[in-house]
Amino acid sequence: MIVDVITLFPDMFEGPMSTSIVGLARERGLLEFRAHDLRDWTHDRHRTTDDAPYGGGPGMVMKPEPLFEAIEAVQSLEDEPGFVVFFTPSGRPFTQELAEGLSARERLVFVCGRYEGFDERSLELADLELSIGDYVLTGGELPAMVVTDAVARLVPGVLGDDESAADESFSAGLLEYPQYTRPADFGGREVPDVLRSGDHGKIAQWRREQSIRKTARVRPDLLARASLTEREREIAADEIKRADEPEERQASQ
Ligand code: JDK
Repeated sequence: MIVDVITLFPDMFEGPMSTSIVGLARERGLLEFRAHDLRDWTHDRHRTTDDAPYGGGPGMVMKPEPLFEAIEAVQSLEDEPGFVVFFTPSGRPFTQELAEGLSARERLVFVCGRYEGFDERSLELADLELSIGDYVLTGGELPAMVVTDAVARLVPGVLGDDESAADESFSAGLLEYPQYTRPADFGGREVPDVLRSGDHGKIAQWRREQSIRKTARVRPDLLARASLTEREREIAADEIKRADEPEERQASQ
């Protein structure tokens, strides 16, 4: 997969995109990542990329001309056109499902803005507008790194057998179960017996129940789309019921 990023701050990407799994994916040739400086497509002495908004109001807006030129030039780097993603606070909320869709593409072009965002005419070039959450950042660079990270780990061969993303569909829509490593007794806080029992059927069942209970407690909204059996729905309902009960009962159960 090839990811090209257009940004006013290419240096921001150096550390995160050279470290750990994403860095290794690049070293292994599974991911090509290039950050391009938008100022390379300005033509004035001051290399201007912003201007005041028509109609007045606070802040500045990204000028369209450098963006149009940059996207055209970056697209020309390969025969295959890239799927163009603009990051904006009003884009589609980024989800694991969108990460899966993007990971199936050979080529992505990410466009990062600054200031108060883009001239509306620049957004004509977007195949997709993405937001990474309902909070306002100072620009699209952190979203571009977040999305690259989430997508890169889904590219075949990027994760090792041990860390494989393959079995993630089973737990899709549920939160993670609690995990433990040694020591078995950490200052009196013991690892649950079932995890040390060696009974892999029971362990899988316990983990699944823990995932369902945690989801019901902290993200009940996710349960609507999770694939649960009748019995698992009852476990979720039990956990939601417990949350509404007085504290003494939860402590004693
Ligand atoms: C790309 C510039 C900063 C954009 C104005 C008024 C209410 C804000 C600042 N998920 C997410 N959060 N933030 C971004 C993101 C911010 C960006 C850019 C992505 C480019 N900024 C910015 C717009 C405003 N706007 C109405 C929301 C202020 C992505």
